[in-house]
Amino acid sequence: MAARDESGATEHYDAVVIGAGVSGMYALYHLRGMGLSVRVYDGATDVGGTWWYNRYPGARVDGPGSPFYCYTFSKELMQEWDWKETQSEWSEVLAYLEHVADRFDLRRDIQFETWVRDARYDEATQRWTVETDTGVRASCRFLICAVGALSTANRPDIPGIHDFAGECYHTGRWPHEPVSFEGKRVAVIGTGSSGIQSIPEIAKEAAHVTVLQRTPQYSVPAGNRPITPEEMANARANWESFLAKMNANPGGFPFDNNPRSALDESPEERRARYEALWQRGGFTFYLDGYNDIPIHEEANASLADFIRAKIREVVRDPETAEKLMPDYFVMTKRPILDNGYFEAFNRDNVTLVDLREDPIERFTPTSVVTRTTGEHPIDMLVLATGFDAISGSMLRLNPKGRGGMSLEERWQDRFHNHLGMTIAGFPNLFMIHGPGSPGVFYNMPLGAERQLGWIGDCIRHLEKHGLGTVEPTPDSEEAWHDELTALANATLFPRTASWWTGANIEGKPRYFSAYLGGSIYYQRIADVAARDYEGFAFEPAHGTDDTRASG
Ligand code: N01
Repeated sequence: MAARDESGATEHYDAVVIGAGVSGMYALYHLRGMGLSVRVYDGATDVGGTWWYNRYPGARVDGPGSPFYCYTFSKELMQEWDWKETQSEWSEVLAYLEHVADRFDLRRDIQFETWVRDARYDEATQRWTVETDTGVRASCRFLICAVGALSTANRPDIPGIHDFAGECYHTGRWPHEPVSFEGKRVAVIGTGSSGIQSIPEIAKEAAHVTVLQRTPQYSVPAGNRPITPEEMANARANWESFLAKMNANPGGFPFDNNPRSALDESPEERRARYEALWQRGGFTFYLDGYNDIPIHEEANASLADFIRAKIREVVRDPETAEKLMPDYFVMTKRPILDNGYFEAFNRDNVTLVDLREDPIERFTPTSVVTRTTGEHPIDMLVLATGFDAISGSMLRLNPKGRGGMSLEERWQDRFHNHLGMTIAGFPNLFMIHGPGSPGVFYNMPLGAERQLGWIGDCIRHLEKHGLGTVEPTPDSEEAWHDELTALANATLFPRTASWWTGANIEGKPRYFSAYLGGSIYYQRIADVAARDYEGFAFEPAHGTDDTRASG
């Protein structure tokens, strides 16, 4: 049980978790199971995180998908949940997460509609204090930041945008009330996953859609289809073997990626392979291609050329097709799956504006004005402009560590961290899917479980040895950065401006901040633990904490 201080103003817990999305929910389950008192805060009205917010038309899992985008900690949970489609719609994932919250009685320890606006470490008590916008204040030994790698919306600051008088929605903050596009002229800014998923859906209903595209994108058919009862039965019957494969696979999914190089096959063989994968669709298009596509320029070009030819084939107007032609290394921006994106440009009610040759100049209350084609009257603006990804939500929280140092100060030049979970000067603070972790390059529910397994063990280590705090040394942060950079530099990823490299946010440190080692990461963190947390510094417990683990 949590303890309250005498005034009732501060609640005391062993752990506070910020965020009740996929990671925060599991953090609660796991730490509570260890006997810790845990409180979760989330600004939303219910669980789900990303899936609670991203309910724009067409929003679906756009990774390898169901039934393996799920928690693995409970075999019973796997046995009782029926996934309907390979690329589950947001509502299905949300229903699953609500079921998890019910089944494991999570909500009793979650305070919704409560935004954490500050978190400060106190060296004397070795505790964190979090302040919320509802006036609730909580103190804790362990601060778990499950704030989401893609949750801080990026809203472009375009002259006049605030004067636009029509409806305006960000895909990542989509309203919970129905949005009607009927008879409306809609402009969509952004052609990442969210824009590409939503544009065909909006076009079905709207009077007109103007797509404002800055960077043309590669995208492949999602290949979404119902999951058959036989497939579900097979996943259940062979769950342990699927799980073993997931844990061993670089991306956390139970697939055998093609180990061959594109350069080992003839152009005809390559085309035949790409064509077969295109016909099947889905994320495995990217994974089953060849192993050196993200690494080798020539291999990369073979796939890029194939997709460009497909776009020319699908889009009837050659001028529009040319504007849609991507020119970066394929897969070096987050690969995209679509349900009829390029086909949407064959509709009479969809127009493409290439912002590279015809940039937005300003908004008026009733239109968007671009340099060459001038005024486009609109009733609605959809911002599919993405997120201040990976590090943005940690910086928005901006915790204050030792000596009152803010994360903003600590992360001025780059996102210093060790193992993608811990930060020097911020004792007992743990990030899930933070910079330096595989995060968005890994099956995120499974990744959260594996990181939290490590964090739980680390907390047990403190308890066992009477230690008060754990934090990495600056040297271990440097070494981790070097390791991460070496992995990234062996690929083409850092050579493209993407949200992976922070290039979508002005002034953000520009470097590839995810750990690309895939499942090697989990071996690395296990090795660190096995070597008594090599690279970490500990302080003995001060012994003045009468609110210590009570569970
Ligand atoms: O965001 P993005 P997203 N003027 O950053 C453009 C995950 N996801 O929300 O490429 C004009 O990819 C920007 O242009 P550019 C998934 O991992 C998951 O689409 O920077 N344009 C780009 O086209 C995904 O990758 C799911 O030149 C501007 C677009 O806006 C990630 O979230 C569903 C602009 C932003 O694309 C982010 O995807 C959807 C400006 N000022 C997404 N600023 C599911 O699994 C930005 N752009 C359900």
